[in-house]
Amino acid sequence: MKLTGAQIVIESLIKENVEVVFGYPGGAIMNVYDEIYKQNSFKHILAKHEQGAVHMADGYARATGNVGVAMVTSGPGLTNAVTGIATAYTDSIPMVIISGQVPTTAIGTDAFQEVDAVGVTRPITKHNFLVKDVKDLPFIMKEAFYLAKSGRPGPVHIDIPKDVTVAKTKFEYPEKIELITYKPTYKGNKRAIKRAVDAIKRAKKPVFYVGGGAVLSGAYELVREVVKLTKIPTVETLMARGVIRYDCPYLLGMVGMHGTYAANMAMNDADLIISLGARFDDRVTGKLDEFAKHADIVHIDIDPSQIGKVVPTKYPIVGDLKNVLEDMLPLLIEEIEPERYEEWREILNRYQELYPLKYNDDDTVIKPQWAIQKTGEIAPEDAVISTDVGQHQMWTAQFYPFTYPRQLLTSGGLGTMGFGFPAALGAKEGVKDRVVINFTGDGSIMMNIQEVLTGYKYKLPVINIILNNNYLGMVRQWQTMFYDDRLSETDLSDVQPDFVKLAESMGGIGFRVKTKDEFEKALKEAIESKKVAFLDVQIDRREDVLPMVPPNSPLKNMLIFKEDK
Ligand SMILES: Cc1ncc(C[n+]2csc(CCOP(=O)(O)OP(=O)(O)O)c2C)c(N)n1
Repeated sequence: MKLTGAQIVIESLIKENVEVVFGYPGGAIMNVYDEIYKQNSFKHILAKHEQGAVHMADGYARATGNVGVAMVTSGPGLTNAVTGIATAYTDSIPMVIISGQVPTTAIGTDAFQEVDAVGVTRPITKHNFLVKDVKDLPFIMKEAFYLAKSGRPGPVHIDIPKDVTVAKTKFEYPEKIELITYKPTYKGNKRAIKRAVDAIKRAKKPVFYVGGGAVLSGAYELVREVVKLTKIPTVETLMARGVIRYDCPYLLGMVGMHGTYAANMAMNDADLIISLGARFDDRVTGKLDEFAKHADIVHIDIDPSQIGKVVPTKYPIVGDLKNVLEDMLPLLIEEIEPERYEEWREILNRYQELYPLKYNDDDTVIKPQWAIQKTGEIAPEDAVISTDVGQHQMWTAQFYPFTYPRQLLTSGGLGTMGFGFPAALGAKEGVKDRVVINFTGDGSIMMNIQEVLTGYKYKLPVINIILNNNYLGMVRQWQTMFYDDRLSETDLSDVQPDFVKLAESMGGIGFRVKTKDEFEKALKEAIESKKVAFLDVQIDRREDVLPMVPPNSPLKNMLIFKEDK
């Protein structure tokens, strides 16, 4: 039987076991939406803005590990989706984004709502397709899902002209896919693994440096086992928070610009850094010339182009982290004596005792760090936490007691304000009954606030804790520290909406919170309410995120707490 292109899109999504599509219709994609109307196999969630839809698909993917699917129309639909696609790309999130396009005959004529979609998304996707012939569509759909989730994951974009959605062809969905030029290496080279284990055995000051790849490859149990077994001090990137439980004695905390003193000194003083799915981002390395001067590098990554990209690597291992660790574990059990690193652990523990993460708590004004810790006490252990971008994001990464990978959803690579709330809605759709909380700022929440309506319509009760300092806080902090306190365009005190009324006007529930008691009460009520909630928490306006490695400084020059100087 022959199907139209629009029907093929739907049938392919069903074949891929897609549960939910997040999207927004328009002219060029209408035929596909007409088929969505006729089916009952998957759900469609209508966002209020394409950026929201793509972040929802992204949050769903991050929380569940499934491929997130978003659908938009041509032109402005696609350009509105760009920030969401780029956000997913920099954090290697598996997604398929389908856009409508003007008919093939009109492409290149500046037709109504035409934009060169594949041109726009080329640098921000793992791969993209313009479907010129309906006959190619089944294979392209299959290939898109395969590319999105295999190897190093990432977003894949399919642009479908309107006439292709009308044209018919025989529908045969490929069972398997063979791509000659794309064959990710899943198994690490045995000899390279042996050499790395030997290097670990010889090292006096090794550090495990755990990144987002440990989450994406599903390797977390093995990472935990390897750390427990070797007792090697371990640091996590922002994207890896939760891979190691927060209370593990070998975890030194987050590394990098707002990492702990102990984690950064571990990297600075190490003689061997073993990168487990991390990519040496500049927010981690600080000034590159000064980074890890005494260390050899073991770099395990599924993407060969990552290895040696930023730092010279003595022990490269290309492979899926899970497979590599499976091969490594028996060798480590045989060869490694954890007592060997005792002295090293003691030095780092001393750093931890001397310079722990801390803040000066106060009973007259809520400190953001207190609110985050309190949330960790009140929320169930399996709550999903998303963030926006700014100070609140860093405080969350520092102070929330993360217990599981995929528990923290945050825009790490691109740093996208406006990500947190829609991502939380998408996650809620995926994790169902688990509590989902978004820590946000008074700047960030405004960027996709319209999605309260989506939460209301689809019964996705996400709790937004607005850590409200009446500033674009992180920019204000940099202005204070590096621009002589010239607060250029960062004071939001005269441009605040009434967040309580705003939530209420869109079917949500709002709380104004000024005291610790009010905070606890409001959070408990919000969890009970099963509505999209805003807690407008008035926090200390001039609190800074510390410690901090100033931009382009060596890790060892980090600014610590004033009283510790
Ligand atoms: C889309 C976007 N625009 C601008 C920025 C630059 N930026 C980074 S942090 C920040 C301030 C965020 O303020 P807020 O959301 O209130 O959070 P706070 O830092 O106060 O916790 C800005 C403007 C960004 N990351 N993303």
